[in-house]
Amino acid sequence: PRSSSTFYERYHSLEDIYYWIERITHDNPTTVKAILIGSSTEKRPLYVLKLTLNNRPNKKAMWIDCGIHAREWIAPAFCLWFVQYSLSYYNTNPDITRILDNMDVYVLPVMNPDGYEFTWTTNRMWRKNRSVSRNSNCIGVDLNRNFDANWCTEGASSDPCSEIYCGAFPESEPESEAVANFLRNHKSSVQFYLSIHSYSQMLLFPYSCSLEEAENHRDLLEMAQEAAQKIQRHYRNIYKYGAGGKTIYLAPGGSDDWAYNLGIKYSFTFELQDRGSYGFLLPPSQISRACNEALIAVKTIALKVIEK
Ligand code: ING
Ligand code: ZN
Repeated sequence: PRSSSTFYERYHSLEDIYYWIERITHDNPTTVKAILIGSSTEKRPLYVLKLTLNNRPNKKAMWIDCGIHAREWIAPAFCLWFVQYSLSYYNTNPDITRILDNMDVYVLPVMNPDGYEFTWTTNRMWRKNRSVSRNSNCIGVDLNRNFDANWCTEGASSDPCSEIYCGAFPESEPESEAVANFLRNHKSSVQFYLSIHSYSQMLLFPYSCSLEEAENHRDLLEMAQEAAQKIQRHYRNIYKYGAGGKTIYLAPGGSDDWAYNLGIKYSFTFELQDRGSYGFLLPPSQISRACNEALIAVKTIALKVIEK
């Protein structure tokens, strides 16, 4: 690594991320807890970090998952960035202070650890998880087609060889099942759901599984618009925003639509940098900029959720 780049400005192997989880919980024993929510297909642990910077009772919460798709390396990098930023700037930056005073934050740094490991060892462009199919030699389910939201309709595939294979049934995969179980158990506090992807620079919200408008579409649109405007003002970078189905393509079985239907009314998917020059291979030199852009958007939306 360039000597001028910090830990958070580099991509990290899965092993390093597990070490980082150990260290961050060990170094921040009162504010960061690791919660084991399940294990992957290949039996790797799925840890969620719970950030509690303020102990006031009956707080709201937000959820962020990263790395549902293996090759989108900027996503886990963002989760690490977000945790580090929260711990460093609580009590210094007014926005993150207000957010963490009013919300606990659950962060799942790598939702698809088996796929992520595979992109480091074997195939950099792998997307799905690594589960073995009963009736095909092809490997992997698209975890963002495996949730129970118009599951496996147009925009997903029932072919195990497809990159958008929906799996044998909704939540057939241990990774999606673990996330869904956790959110079902925490739905009374979690009011803001966020899933981090790349690339294409978009702030998306339900629905992606149909062309219907969400009941609070105007709220969601306003939040996404304000977030995109702030990114543009601070970084002169364009993010599109809108309902997934109308903004990119129909994609049933996605986590944000499922979380929305569970009752988490502020549910988003962010597609981080870039718009295709490097695509999934975003150079490490771009990590800080990509993460800071996303951070502005997270703050903007979280602050609005707190006011609701
Ligand atoms: N994009 C998402 C995908 O899974 C998406 C788009 C967003 C689908 C929200 C469903 C719900 O195809 C990438 N880049 O993975
Ligand atoms: Zn993705």
